[in-house]
Amino acid sequence: MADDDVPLIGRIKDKLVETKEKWAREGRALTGAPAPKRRLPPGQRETADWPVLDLGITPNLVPADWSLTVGGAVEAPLKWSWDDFLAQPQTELTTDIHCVTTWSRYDNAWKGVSARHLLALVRPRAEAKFLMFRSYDGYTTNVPLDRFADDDVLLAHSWQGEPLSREHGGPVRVVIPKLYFWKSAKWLRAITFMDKDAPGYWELRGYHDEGDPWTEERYR
Ligand SMILES: Nc1nc2c(c(=O)[nH]1)N[C@H]1C(S)=C(S)[C@@H](COP(=O)(O)O)O[C@H]1N2
Ligand SMILES: [Mo]
Repeated sequence: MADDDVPLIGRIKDKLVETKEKWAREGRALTGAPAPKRRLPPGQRETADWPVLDLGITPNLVPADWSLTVGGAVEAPLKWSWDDFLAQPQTELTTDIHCVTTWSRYDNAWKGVSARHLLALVRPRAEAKFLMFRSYDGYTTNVPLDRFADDDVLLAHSWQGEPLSREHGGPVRVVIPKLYFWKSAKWLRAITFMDKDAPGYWELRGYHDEGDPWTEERYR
């Protein structure tokens, strides 16, 4: 008896097979849409509270003592006092926080000055490819210019309708929602545009240079 000579019990459902063959030809149920992005990046868990992370120094700045210096590879360096800063166009934005220590906090309502506005004023030179944030506690962190130039990047002075608290970086902190939160410098003091990349505080200590939570760029 040949191998394919198996006795069949019942009948193959020809109509059903035909229908499925037709679906395969037509590509039935294919949407052509990209897979929806999960809201929580890999390895993260959502938290409702907002943890405080710093190096142990919490600068106590009244707005009158605060200023922001922007320089380096730009056509028009500037220095803003608190009043100068508040006189700029204000942007409101609600974004998620993803910290490399694995907590994520959804729906943070920020208000401040957009990176786009600052870039339009200072006009980075053609060679400017990176920038360094410098903070009043001595902290530094670096980002590529194109990451800073994203439309959701803010220099924020308020959170959920209230002035940003001292522990969370008030009077002004950076917010870069698409990178791990260590890139979002608190107590911002200066921004330096650079032609070459240079590591900041945590980048010198084993953290990833870019810090994209979606591809888990946690460590170098
Ligand atoms: N100036 C300054 N900015 C900083 C830090 C810091 O120590 N000093 N810590 C970073 C880290 S590691 C994280 S996770 C976030 C924490 O911000 P939060 O305390 O508001 O949650 O701030 C980032 N920005
Ligand atoms: Mo962090």
